[in-house]
Amino acid sequence: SVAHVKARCPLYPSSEIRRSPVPDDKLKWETRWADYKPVSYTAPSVLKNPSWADPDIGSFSPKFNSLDGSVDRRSLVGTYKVDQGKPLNPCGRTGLTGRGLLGRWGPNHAADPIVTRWKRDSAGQRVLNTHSKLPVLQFISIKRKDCGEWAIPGGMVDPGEVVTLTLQREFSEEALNSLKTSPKEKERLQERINLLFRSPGLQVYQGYVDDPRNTDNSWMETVAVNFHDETGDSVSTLPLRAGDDAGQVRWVDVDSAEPLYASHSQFLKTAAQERRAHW
Ligand code: RP5
Ligand code: MG
Ligand code: MG
Repeated sequence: SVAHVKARCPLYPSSEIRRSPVPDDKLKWETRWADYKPVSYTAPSVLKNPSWADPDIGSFSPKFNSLDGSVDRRSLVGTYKVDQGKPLNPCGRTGLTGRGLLGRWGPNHAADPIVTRWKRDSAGQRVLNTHSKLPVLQFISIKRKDCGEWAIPGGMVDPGEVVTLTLQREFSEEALNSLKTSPKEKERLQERINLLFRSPGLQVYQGYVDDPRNTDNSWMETVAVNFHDETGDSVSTLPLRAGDDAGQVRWVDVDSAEPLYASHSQFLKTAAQERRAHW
């Protein structure tokens, strides 16, 4: 099963709300815990009824575990339970009910584009790690504005949007600042971006994300796909500019020691292993 550690972080992100502590042996919903009294929290930004968020349960009863109009409420990890009208986190208790910062009750679907190249020296030779003797991959990483942690430039799948489009759109918004690029400049870059995202990506993960925003009733799920520039002459030359919810953007060496947001390093590990790269 997946780690469920960041989803139990004591201090809920961008708030002063403290989760009720959940010990490892009380994670599972099947484990009876009569005294479980999780704190309830839904962020003001969610309660304001923005287009990306559901209304509060009560007047609202969505079709859980199914495609509900254009909103996909199916989980990538199977059927989830619904208790008193509220979906239950498939990885168990988090010490917090409500939606926190997340818009959807149940799964909140995201996509994570992992864009990689080989690390090269000034002569253009691939750099090997001194210990593993394996070539080092680099990936395009963004520094999230919300928490300051380095992450894959991923984002939410819009209702009805196909994941392949989300991957390209979020990468363009966060790593290339496409939302603020002139039409002329866009035209110049579009071909290279299209080529990269039309190349057969390597899916390295799909399922639950151990995200610090997760709650008992709302959680992140993702599809992570690796797009690789083998020769180093396509994406490697794109001008990186942080945009939208990214504060900075840069190429980062793929290495087990690099701390990353949520369970992103787990996705990179698979990408590195599949490409016989250093980890
Ligand atoms: C993570 O949150 C996903 O893996 C993805 O990287 C990200 C999507 O949320 P936002 O970047 O839109 O906040 O769980
Ligand atoms: Mg985004
Ligand atoms: Mg994002």
